[in-house]
Amino acid sequence: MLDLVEAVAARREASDPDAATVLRGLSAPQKSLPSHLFYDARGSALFEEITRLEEYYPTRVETAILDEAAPQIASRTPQGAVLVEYGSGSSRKTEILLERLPQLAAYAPIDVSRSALEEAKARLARRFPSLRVEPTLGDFAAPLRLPADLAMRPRLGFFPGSTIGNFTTPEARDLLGRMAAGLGAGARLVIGADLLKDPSILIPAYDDAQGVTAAFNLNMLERINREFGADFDRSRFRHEARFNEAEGRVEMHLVSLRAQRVVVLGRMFSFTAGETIHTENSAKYSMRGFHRLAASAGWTPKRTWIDRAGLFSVHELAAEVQDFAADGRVER
Ligand code: AVJ
Repeated sequence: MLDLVEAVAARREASDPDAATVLRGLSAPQKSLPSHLFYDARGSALFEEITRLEEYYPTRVETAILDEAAPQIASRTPQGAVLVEYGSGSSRKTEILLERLPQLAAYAPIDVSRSALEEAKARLARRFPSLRVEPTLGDFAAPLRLPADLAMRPRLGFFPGSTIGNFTTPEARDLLGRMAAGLGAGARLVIGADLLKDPSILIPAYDDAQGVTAAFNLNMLERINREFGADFDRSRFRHEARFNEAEGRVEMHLVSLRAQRVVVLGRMFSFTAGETIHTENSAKYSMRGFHRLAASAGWTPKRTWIDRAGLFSVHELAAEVQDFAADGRVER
Protein backbone atom coordinates (compact mmCIF):
# COMPACT_ATOMS: atom_id res chain seq x y z
CA MET A 1 0.00 0.00 0.00
CA LEU A 2 2.67 2.47 1.00
CA ASP A 3 4.70 1.38 -2.03
CA LEU A 4 1.80 2.30 -4.27
CA VAL A 5 1.43 5.70 -2.59
CA GLU A 6 5.17 6.27 -2.99
CA ALA A 7 5.00 5.28 -6.64
CA VAL A 8 2.13 7.71 -7.26
CA ALA A 9 4.08 10.44 -5.44
CA ALA A 10 7.18 9.77 -7.51
CA ARG A 11 5.20 9.93 -10.78
CA ARG A 12 3.50 13.12 -9.64
CA GLU A 13 6.83 14.61 -8.66
CA ALA A 14 8.35 13.80 -12.02
CA SER A 15 5.52 15.32 -14.06
CA ASP A 16 4.42 18.24 -11.88
CA PRO A 17 7.08 20.84 -11.07
CA ASP A 18 4.93 22.22 -8.21
CA ALA A 19 4.79 18.75 -6.58
CA ALA A 20 8.57 18.49 -6.71
CA THR A 21 8.93 22.02 -5.27
CA VAL A 22 6.48 21.28 -2.44
CA LEU A 23 8.25 18.03 -1.45
CA ARG A 24 11.71 19.62 -1.70
CA GLY A 25 10.55 22.66 0.32
CA LEU A 26 9.12 20.54 3.13
CA SER A 27 12.27 18.37 3.22
CA ALA A 28 14.72 21.24 3.86
CA PRO A 29 15.95 22.19 7.36
CA GLN A 30 13.97 25.46 7.04
CA LYS A 31 10.72 24.20 5.58
CA SER A 32 9.21 26.34 2.85
CA LEU A 33 6.35 26.43 0.33
CA PRO A 34 6.41 28.55 -2.87
CA SER A 35 4.43 31.80 -2.64
CA HIS A 36 2.85 31.43 -6.10
CA LEU A 37 0.71 28.65 -4.56
CA PHE A 38 -1.20 31.31 -2.59
CA TYR A 39 -3.19 32.23 -5.68
CA ASP A 40 -5.95 29.66 -6.12
CA ALA A 41 -9.46 31.15 -6.52
CA ARG A 42 -9.86 31.63 -2.74
CA GLY A 43 -6.32 33.00 -2.34
CA SER A 44 -6.77 35.46 -5.20
CA ALA A 45 -10.01 36.69 -3.58
CA LEU A 46 -8.28 37.02 -0.18
CA PHE A 47 -5.43 38.96 -1.79
CA GLU A 48 -7.99 41.37 -3.31
CA GLU A 49 -9.34 41.83 0.22
CA ILE A 50 -5.81 42.52 1.52
CA THR A 51 -5.37 45.29 -1.06
CA ARG A 52 -8.36 47.10 0.48
CA LEU A 53 -7.07 46.93 4.09
CA GLU A 54 -6.07 50.15 5.87
CA GLU A 55 -2.75 48.59 6.99
CA TYR A 56 -1.80 47.38 3.49
CA TYR A 57 -0.52 50.68 2.05
CA PRO A 58 1.23 49.37 -1.14
CA THR A 59 -1.87 49.12 -3.37
CA ARG A 60 -3.31 52.46 -2.30
CA VAL A 61 -0.02 54.34 -2.59
CA GLU A 62 1.06 52.74 -5.87
CA THR A 63 -2.35 53.50 -7.38
CA ALA A 64 -1.97 57.18 -6.45
CA ILE A 65 1.55 57.27 -7.95
CA LEU A 66 0.33 55.65 -11.19
CA ASP A 67 -2.48 58.22 -11.44
CA GLU A 68 0.17 60.95 -11.55
CA ALA A 69 2.68 59.11 -13.70
CA ALA A 70 0.29 57.70 -16.32
CA PRO A 71 0.24 60.74 -18.66
CA GLN A 72 4.06 60.76 -18.81
CA ILE A 73 4.24 57.00 -19.35
CA ALA A 74 1.57 57.26 -22.07
CA SER A 75 3.41 60.07 -23.87
CA ARG A 76 6.44 57.80 -24.31
CA THR A 77 4.47 54.75 -25.48
CA PRO A 78 4.54 54.29 -29.27
CA GLN A 79 1.47 53.85 -31.47
CA GLY A 80 0.46 50.19 -31.82
CA ALA A 81 2.38 48.99 -28.74
CA VAL A 82 1.42 45.89 -26.72
CA LEU A 83 1.04 46.25 -22.95
CA VAL A 84 2.32 43.05 -21.27
CA GLU A 85 1.44 42.67 -17.58
CA TYR A 86 3.21 40.15 -15.36
CA GLY A 87 0.99 38.75 -12.58
CA SER A 88 -2.01 40.82 -13.60
CA GLY A 89 -4.46 39.53 -10.95
CA SER A 90 -7.57 41.71 -11.09
CA SER A 91 -5.92 44.19 -13.56
CA ARG A 92 -7.33 47.07 -11.49
CA LYS A 93 -4.17 49.21 -11.59
CA THR A 94 -3.89 48.52 -15.31
CA GLU A 95 -7.07 50.50 -15.92
CA ILE A 96 -5.18 53.65 -14.92
CA LEU A 97 -2.74 53.05 -17.80
CA LEU A 98 -5.38 51.76 -20.23
CA GLU A 99 -7.42 54.94 -19.85
CA ARG A 100 -4.40 56.92 -21.07
CA LEU A 101 -3.25 54.49 -23.77
CA PRO A 102 -5.75 54.54 -26.64
CA GLN A 103 -2.80 53.83 -28.98
CA LEU A 104 -2.38 50.22 -27.75
CA ALA A 105 -2.76 47.35 -30.24
CA ALA A 106 -3.45 44.91 -27.38
CA TYR A 107 -3.24 44.20 -23.66
CA ALA A 108 -1.56 40.87 -22.77
CA PRO A 109 -2.08 39.95 -19.09
CA ILE A 110 -0.21 36.92 -17.66
CA ASP A 111 -1.40 35.31 -14.41
CA VAL A 112 -1.47 31.93 -12.62
CA SER A 113 -5.13 32.38 -11.63
CA ARG A 114 -7.69 31.43 -14.27
CA SER A 115 -10.52 33.01 -12.27
CA ALA A 116 -8.64 36.32 -11.95
CA LEU A 117 -7.86 36.42 -15.70
CA GLU A 118 -11.46 35.64 -16.68
CA GLU A 119 -12.96 38.24 -14.34
CA ALA A 120 -10.48 40.88 -15.51
CA LYS A 121 -11.13 40.15 -19.19
CA ALA A 122 -14.91 40.44 -18.72
CA ARG A 123 -14.61 43.72 -16.81
CA LEU A 124 -12.16 45.25 -19.30
CA ALA A 125 -14.40 44.23 -22.24
CA ARG A 126 -17.19 46.32 -20.71
CA ARG A 127 -15.00 49.29 -19.82
CA PHE A 128 -12.79 49.31 -22.96
CA PRO A 129 -14.93 47.69 -25.70
CA SER A 130 -12.39 48.34 -28.47
CA LEU A 131 -9.39 46.98 -26.54
CA ARG A 132 -7.99 43.65 -27.70
CA VAL A 133 -7.17 41.46 -24.65
CA GLU A 134 -4.86 38.42 -25.09
CA PRO A 135 -4.55 36.66 -21.70
CA THR A 136 -1.96 33.98 -20.88
CA LEU A 137 -2.62 31.52 -18.04
CA GLY A 138 0.63 30.57 -16.37
CA ASP A 139 3.88 31.53 -14.79
CA PHE A 140 5.18 34.93 -15.87
CA ALA A 141 8.77 33.67 -15.72
CA ALA A 142 8.08 31.50 -18.80
CA PRO A 143 9.14 32.87 -22.22
CA LEU A 144 6.71 35.46 -23.59
CA ARG A 145 4.44 34.11 -26.34
CA LEU A 146 2.24 36.61 -28.16
CA PRO A 147 -0.07 35.93 -31.11
CA ALA A 148 1.90 36.09 -34.40
CA ASP A 149 0.37 39.36 -35.58
CA LEU A 150 1.54 41.08 -32.38
CA ALA A 151 5.08 39.67 -32.41
CA MET A 152 6.70 42.66 -34.15
CA ARG A 153 4.96 45.36 -32.12
CA PRO A 154 6.80 47.57 -29.61
CA ARG A 155 6.23 46.45 -26.01
CA LEU A 156 5.53 48.14 -22.72
CA GLY A 157 5.92 45.80 -19.74
CA PHE A 158 3.97 46.39 -16.52
CA PHE A 159 4.94 44.66 -13.27
CA PRO A 160 3.23 46.52 -10.41
CA GLY A 161 2.59 45.64 -6.77
CA SER A 162 6.21 45.04 -5.79
CA THR A 163 5.70 41.42 -6.80
CA ILE A 164 9.41 41.51 -7.74
CA GLY A 165 9.95 41.45 -3.94
CA ASN A 166 8.76 37.84 -3.80
CA PHE A 167 12.05 36.83 -5.43
CA THR A 168 15.52 36.61 -3.91
CA THR A 169 18.10 38.97 -5.44
CA PRO A 170 19.56 36.39 -7.87
CA GLU A 171 16.04 35.23 -8.86
CA ALA A 172 14.88 38.83 -9.32
CA ARG A 173 17.90 39.58 -11.52
CA ASP A 174 17.18 36.48 -13.59
CA LEU A 175 13.48 37.37 -13.94
CA LEU A 176 14.19 41.00 -14.93
CA GLY A 177 16.75 39.72 -17.45
CA ARG A 178 14.15 37.37 -18.96
CA MET A 179 11.70 40.27 -19.16
CA ALA A 180 14.31 42.38 -20.98
CA ALA A 181 14.94 39.52 -23.41
CA GLY A 182 11.21 38.78 -23.87
CA LEU A 183 10.14 42.41 -24.31
CA GLY A 184 13.11 43.17 -26.55
CA ALA A 185 15.64 45.97 -26.99
CA GLY A 186 14.08 49.41 -26.76
CA ALA A 187 11.13 48.16 -24.67
CA ARG A 188 10.06 49.90 -21.48
CA LEU A 189 9.06 48.36 -18.17
CA VAL A 190 6.94 50.10 -15.54
CA ILE A 191 7.60 48.34 -12.25
CA GLY A 192 6.55 48.93 -8.64
CA ALA A 193 9.00 48.44 -5.76
CA ASP A 194 8.07 48.78 -2.10
CA LEU A 195 10.53 50.91 -0.12
CA LEU A 196 12.45 50.04 3.05
CA LYS A 197 10.81 51.57 6.09
CA ASP A 198 10.24 51.13 9.79
CA PRO A 199 8.95 47.68 10.87
CA SER A 200 6.17 49.46 12.80
CA ILE A 201 4.62 50.18 9.37
CA LEU A 202 5.79 47.03 7.58
CA ILE A 203 4.59 44.41 10.06
CA PRO A 204 0.93 45.50 10.34
CA ALA A 205 0.80 45.55 6.50
CA TYR A 206 1.49 41.80 6.64
CA ASP A 207 -0.37 41.04 9.89
CA ASP A 208 -3.60 43.02 9.81
CA ALA A 209 -6.01 43.41 12.71
CA GLN A 210 -8.87 41.65 10.86
CA GLY A 211 -6.77 38.55 10.17
CA VAL A 212 -7.22 38.65 6.39
CA THR A 213 -3.48 38.12 5.78
CA ALA A 214 -3.51 35.25 8.29
CA ALA A 215 -6.37 33.62 6.34
CA PHE A 216 -4.43 34.20 3.08
CA ASN A 217 -1.34 32.49 4.51
CA LEU A 218 -3.27 29.57 6.06
CA ASN A 219 -5.26 29.04 2.84
CA MET A 220 -2.04 27.68 1.31
CA LEU A 221 -2.36 24.60 3.59
CA GLU A 222 -5.87 23.92 2.30
CA ARG A 223 -4.64 24.13 -1.26
CA ILE A 224 -1.82 21.67 -0.45
CA ASN A 225 -4.38 19.32 1.11
CA ARG A 226 -6.64 19.47 -1.94
CA GLU A 227 -4.03 19.35 -4.70
CA PHE A 228 -1.22 17.34 -3.12
CA GLY A 229 -3.11 14.76 -1.06
CA ALA A 230 -2.02 16.26 2.25
CA ASP A 231 -3.61 16.23 5.70
CA PHE A 232 -2.61 19.59 7.21
CA ASP A 233 -4.90 20.71 10.05
CA ARG A 234 -4.86 24.49 9.68
CA SER A 235 -5.96 24.97 13.29
CA ARG A 236 -2.57 23.56 14.33
CA PHE A 237 -0.70 26.42 12.64
CA ARG A 238 -0.68 30.18 13.07
CA HIS A 239 0.32 33.05 10.78
CA GLU A 240 3.45 35.08 11.51
CA ALA A 241 4.96 38.13 9.74
CA ARG A 242 8.63 38.90 10.52
CA PHE A 243 10.97 41.66 9.42
CA ASN A 244 14.32 40.14 8.41
CA GLU A 245 16.57 43.14 8.90
CA ALA A 246 19.73 41.55 7.43
CA GLU A 247 17.92 40.70 4.19
CA GLY A 248 15.72 43.81 4.10
CA ARG A 249 12.52 41.85 3.70
CA VAL A 250 9.25 40.91 5.35
CA GLU A 251 8.79 37.15 5.64
CA MET A 252 5.59 35.23 6.20
CA HIS A 253 5.71 31.96 8.06
CA LEU A 254 3.24 29.34 9.26
CA VAL A 255 4.18 28.33 12.80
CA SER A 256 3.43 24.81 14.00
CA LEU A 257 1.55 25.16 17.29
CA ARG A 258 2.70 21.74 18.52
CA ALA A 259 4.80 18.73 17.59
CA GLN A 260 2.95 16.99 14.74
CA ARG A 261 3.27 14.88 11.64
CA VAL A 262 1.72 15.66 8.28
CA VAL A 263 1.47 13.47 5.17
CA VAL A 264 1.97 15.14 1.76
CA LEU A 265 1.89 13.06 -1.47
CA GLY A 266 2.45 9.92 0.58
CA ARG A 267 5.48 11.28 2.43
CA MET A 268 5.59 11.98 6.15
CA PHE A 269 6.90 15.31 7.48
CA SER A 270 7.50 15.99 11.19
CA PHE A 271 7.20 19.36 12.87
CA THR A 272 8.47 20.36 16.29
CA ALA A 273 6.40 22.85 18.31
CA GLY A 274 7.29 26.33 17.04
CA GLU A 275 8.89 25.09 13.82
CA THR A 276 7.88 27.16 10.78
CA ILE A 277 7.10 26.83 7.09
CA HIS A 278 8.45 29.90 5.27
CA THR A 279 5.77 30.85 2.73
CA GLU A 280 6.77 34.27 1.37
CA ASN A 281 9.52 36.85 1.04
CA SER A 282 8.57 40.43 0.34
CA ALA A 283 11.78 42.37 -0.29
CA LYS A 284 11.89 46.11 0.42
CA TYR A 285 14.25 48.38 -1.52
CA SER A 286 16.09 51.68 -1.33
CA MET A 287 15.83 53.69 -4.54
CA ARG A 288 19.52 53.17 -5.28
CA GLY A 289 19.33 49.49 -4.41
CA PHE A 290 16.49 48.99 -6.85
CA HIS A 291 18.30 50.92 -9.61
CA ARG A 292 21.36 48.72 -9.07
CA LEU A 293 19.24 45.56 -9.32
CA ALA A 294 17.57 46.80 -12.53
CA ALA A 295 20.90 47.80 -14.10
CA SER A 296 22.40 44.40 -13.30
CA ALA A 297 19.63 42.82 -15.41
CA GLY A 298 20.09 45.06 -18.46
CA TRP A 299 17.56 47.78 -17.63
CA THR A 300 18.35 51.52 -17.56
CA PRO A 301 16.29 53.50 -15.03
CA LYS A 302 14.62 56.41 -16.85
CA ARG A 303 12.27 57.79 -14.21
CA THR A 304 11.31 57.10 -10.63
CA TRP A 305 8.17 58.30 -8.88
CA ILE A 306 7.88 58.19 -5.07
CA ASP A 307 4.95 59.34 -2.90
CA ARG A 308 5.47 62.20 -0.44
CA ALA A 309 5.60 59.89 2.58
CA GLY A 310 8.33 57.83 0.92
CA LEU A 311 6.41 54.56 1.16
CA PHE A 312 6.51 53.18 -2.40
CA SER A 313 8.33 53.64 -5.70
CA VAL A 314 7.36 53.19 -9.35
CA HIS A 315 10.13 53.01 -11.96
CA GLU A 316 10.19 53.36 -15.71
CA LEU A 317 13.07 51.28 -17.09
CA ALA A 318 14.38 50.96 -20.65
CA ALA A 319 15.81 47.74 -22.09
CA GLU A 320 19.26 48.60 -23.31
CA VAL A 321 19.60 48.72 -27.06
CA GLN A 322 22.58 46.66 -28.20
CA ASP A 323 25.32 49.20 -28.78
CA PHE A 324 28.20 47.78 -30.80
CA ALA A 325 30.48 50.69 -29.95
CA ALA A 326 30.04 49.97 -26.26
CA ASP A 327 31.85 46.64 -26.24
CA GLY A 328 34.81 47.86 -28.22
CA ARG A 329 34.18 45.98 -31.43
CA VAL A 330 33.56 49.18 -33.37
CA GLU A 331 35.71 52.29 -33.12
CA ARG A 332 33.92 55.50 -32.35
C1 AVJ B 1 1.50 40.59 -4.30
C2 AVJ B 1 3.61 39.77 -3.66
C3 AVJ B 1 3.26 42.08 -3.80
O1 AVJ B 1 4.36 40.86 -1.00
O2 AVJ B 1 3.09 42.54 -0.54
C4 AVJ B 1 0.35 40.67 0.55
C5 AVJ B 1 1.62 39.65 -1.45
N1 AVJ B 1 1.50 38.90 0.92
N2 AVJ B 1 0.24 40.34 1.84
C6 AVJ B 1 3.29 41.47 -1.10
C7 AVJ B 1 1.18 39.75 -0.03
C8 AVJ B 1 0.94 39.26 2.05
C9 AVJ B 1 2.19 40.91 -1.99
N3 AVJ B 1 2.63 40.82 -3.40
